[in-house]
Amino acid sequence: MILAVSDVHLGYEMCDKRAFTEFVHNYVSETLGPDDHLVLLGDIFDFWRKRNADCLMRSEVILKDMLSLDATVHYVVGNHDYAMLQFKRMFREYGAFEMEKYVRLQSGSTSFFFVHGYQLDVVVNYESMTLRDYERISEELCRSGNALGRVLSGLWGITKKLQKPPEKRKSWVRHQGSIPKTVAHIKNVEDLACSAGRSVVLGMRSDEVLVFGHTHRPFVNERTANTGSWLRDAPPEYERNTYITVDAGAMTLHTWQQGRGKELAQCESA
Ligand SMILES: [Mn+2]
Repeated sequence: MILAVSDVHLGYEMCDKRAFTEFVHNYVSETLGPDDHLVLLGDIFDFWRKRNADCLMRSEVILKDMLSLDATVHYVVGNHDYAMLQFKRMFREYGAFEMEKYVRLQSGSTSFFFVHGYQLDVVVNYESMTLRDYERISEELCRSGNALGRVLSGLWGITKKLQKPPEKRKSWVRHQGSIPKTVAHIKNVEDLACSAGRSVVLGMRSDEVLVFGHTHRPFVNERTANTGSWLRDAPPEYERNTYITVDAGAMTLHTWQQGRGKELAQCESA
């Protein structure tokens, strides 16, 4: 089995750390064996809002559990924990996690492609910015820690708002009318994620299934899934504390509620 989870944002005051700790300790540790994979699909830590060391030291139980799993643990970086890659860069034989920008795993006869998804966001919503610049700024925000991090992420929010809105740009994907901008941004990312264009942007093969996070809106369909978030301030219409499992080629979306997992939707990959 493959279990994928993202956007916990440990270090941000609105993360549901208590539920995630319990999920890792009571479910992940108990369920995953040596043949299984845990994919930490980015933004597990929020280095933009807290110092890297503080985020790590305040996640003692979670890290202890994750580091002692029998399963293979893949850490796929997001924009808020992009600086995790620096540790791997510093130590050639880095052995804590498998640390990457994406990972491919086979389940049944299907290949699954796991990526955080900020890459899609940059291409579809911030065309004036290169992916390299976005990653460089993300890494800088990861290093600024505490107060400065909050100021910078506030400014980052402003610079995002100053970007030409997608509805004013020449685009095949238009969201007119009364859709709020953030919703339109998320829909743009989802539309690209579910289109053939995702293969071009992410370097996926056309027969692969995509699992991503970043938008905080969980869903599952035949070719694509989103892992959602563990944030207490997520929009009320979004299911929270969610994760995706992949077993024999079938994807299931679950939510962790009151100390146990609850199945929300399942999809055989087409
Ligand atoms: Mn993200």
